[in-house]
Amino acid sequence: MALDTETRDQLIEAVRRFVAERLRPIEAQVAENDLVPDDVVAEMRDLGLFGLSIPEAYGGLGLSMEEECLVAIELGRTSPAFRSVIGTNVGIGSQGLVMFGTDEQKAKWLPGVASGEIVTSFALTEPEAGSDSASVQTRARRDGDVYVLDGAKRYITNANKAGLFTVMARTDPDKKGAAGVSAFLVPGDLPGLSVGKPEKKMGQQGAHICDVIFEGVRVPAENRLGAEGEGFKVAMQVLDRGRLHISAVCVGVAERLIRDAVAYASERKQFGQTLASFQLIQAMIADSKTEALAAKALLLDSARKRDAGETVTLEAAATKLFASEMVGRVADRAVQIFGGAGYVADYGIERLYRDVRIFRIYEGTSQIQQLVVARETIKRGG
Ligand code: COS
Repeated sequence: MALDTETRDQLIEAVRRFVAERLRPIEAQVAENDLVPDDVVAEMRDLGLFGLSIPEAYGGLGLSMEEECLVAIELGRTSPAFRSVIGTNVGIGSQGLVMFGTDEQKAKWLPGVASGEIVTSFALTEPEAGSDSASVQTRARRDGDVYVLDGAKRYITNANKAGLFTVMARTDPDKKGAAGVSAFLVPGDLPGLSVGKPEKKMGQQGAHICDVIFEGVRVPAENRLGAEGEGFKVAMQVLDRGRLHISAVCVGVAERLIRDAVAYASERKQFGQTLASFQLIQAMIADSKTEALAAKALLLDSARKRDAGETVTLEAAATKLFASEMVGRVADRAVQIFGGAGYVADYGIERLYRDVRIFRIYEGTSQIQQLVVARETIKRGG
């Protein structure tokens, strides 16, 4: 459901203030400690951020895709690790349940997801199934009124906090590809489920990814999400949506980097003039601004199409491809404009440069997005 313009603007303004006053001042501390403090997470809950995309009937804000993207752009104006705290509940961790869950499943889980009491996680990737996600090997064997899960998932965001996982597992070992995969809602406290230590990463300290191991985990059959064999489609539709959300974060970080670069270039003097007065600096600012505007326009157009009920597999992949590559170039130019100051830690530019690198990889690499765009374009005949 879409908000009225006034309520939407108030929400965006509240998030903008929260980012500027609460999150930006602690960016370096969060990166240093690899932890978003509990009181900040509590404030995110109070703002309703965990429930942005959860229907109002279950206690969320029920934002449209366009509205969610506008909020995600605001959250992108600070370290992406903060967005990651709420990212799985708003996106990949909850949307399988929102789109494919039964009324009983939704009533049981969604209120806790919307409030942030339950953190959700999306468990698709495995050691041998990254880009080739249809080849998941985690097994779900039917045994009476339960499925028994065995296997391992890798690089699972927020796994160490998750109370509920959406897990893609193979119910039919005779079917090798997508057709043998089903989706399950797996509570984090079931016996036999264990979570590894958070990985040490290039960037986004404060956001955590871990292995998840399933050893004879008995999941009630009523927790299956969608029909048997439909799990891969559940995952793909969750990702279609998630790719728009990630693109919004890319736009937000790009806007932040451009502002920081312009502020620095307007202050810093060389050869008796501000950097901003040099045309070679201006060219970098112009390229970054143009690309960020283009990404935002593509994003909002794709989000509106999804809100209108269109299938946006192509648009979401194209947007993620463009927006994630764009923010990489913008971050690179920001380091260049800052010069030596862009390379040292004090200014935070090198941190954002590292943070944005993952956008070209997770929720589908740029190469996977190219593949999806090409396939869909060929299917549509142009
Ligand atoms: N929406 C609905 N259904 C979809 C879909 C989508 N976006 N994409 C694929 N499907 C369906 C197909 O229609 C097909 O169904 P049928 O067999 O009934 O026709 C089935 O799913 C298998 O699709 P496909 O043959 O295209 O599967 P592939 O193995 O070729 O994989 C890619 C397709 C590569 C696009 C997919 O594996 C992918 O997106 N990989 C990246 C995964 C990813 O993003 N990982 C990040 C980790 S999660 S943070």
